[in-house]
Amino acid sequence: MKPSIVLYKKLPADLHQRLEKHFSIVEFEGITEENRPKVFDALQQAEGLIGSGGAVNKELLDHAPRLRGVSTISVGYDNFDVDELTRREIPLMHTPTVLTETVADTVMALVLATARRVVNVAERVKAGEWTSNIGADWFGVDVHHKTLGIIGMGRIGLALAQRAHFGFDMQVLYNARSQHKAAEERFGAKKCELDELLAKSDFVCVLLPLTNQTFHTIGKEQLAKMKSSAILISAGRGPVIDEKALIAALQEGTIHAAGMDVFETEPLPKNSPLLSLPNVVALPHIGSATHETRYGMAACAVDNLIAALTGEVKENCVNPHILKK
Ligand code: 8YV
Repeated sequence: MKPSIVLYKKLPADLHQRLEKHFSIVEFEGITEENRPKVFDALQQAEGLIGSGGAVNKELLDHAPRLRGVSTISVGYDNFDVDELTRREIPLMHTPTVLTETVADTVMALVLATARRVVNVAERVKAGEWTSNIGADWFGVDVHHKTLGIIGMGRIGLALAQRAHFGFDMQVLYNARSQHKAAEERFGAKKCELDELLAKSDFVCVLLPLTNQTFHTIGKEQLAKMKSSAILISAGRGPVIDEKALIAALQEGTIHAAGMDVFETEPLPKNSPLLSLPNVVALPHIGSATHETRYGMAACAVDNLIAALTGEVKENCVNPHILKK
């Protein structure tokens, strides 16, 4: 008999078939408050779990006594209780490499959209406001030759530094725990303290994952250290930025604008002040959302689960030390 797995995200047909060759699949559309009891029932027999979104916490794991491998279709895994998985010696797999370039493209899109006011002016054209030669009220600010600061220098940060350096002749600053020689040697990036990065950058790009240490890394105090002409880009996880403090900073002119792909609450609540601020470009968490990349992430996650359940894990494991036991 094939091992049972719980799949909680719709997969392309060929990837679904790839999983079916190895496993008997119980499928759900996400893990939600409503379907949690049904998911818990299915998990009683499940040896594998694969999907994205939803909280995979101790309560859920307590319903999954046979679980041997978990695979998330994402690079981020803040919705997983990794300590609890590790304690149970269950490997957690993620998709760290396939989405790098696409997310870096999205960050550049936010840089350009906010600086050049792309969304705002395009809306005005559609509203029929382009009736004569445009004046200064349609202008934005330059991107090229400016300074771009990266907070959280991982794979995506490196791909962003490459774009900024080669594509836009920008000076790249970064703040990270360790030195990134590749970023320095290939893209002229300069490592600096957070305060220096905030003070010098025209674009502050926050790419940090969400952990206990990164929660509200950017708050009132940090925003006050930015130039009043600076633009904040948020594309890691929403709670890394204190959204209330950011809204105040945008309203009061402490900073010039913000481009955001992630938020403290997603989907963004209808009454969020961010929706009515003219100096905000808000995207619906589309960082990796292209057909090619989302397919690549799903394929990677499928292969990760197969590897985890056949004991063949070679890469992409978040808690690999348990495998060496
Ligand atoms: C996905 C992401 O949008 O990979 C991540 O961590 O945030 C995004 O690429 C999300 O996980 C949904 O699949």
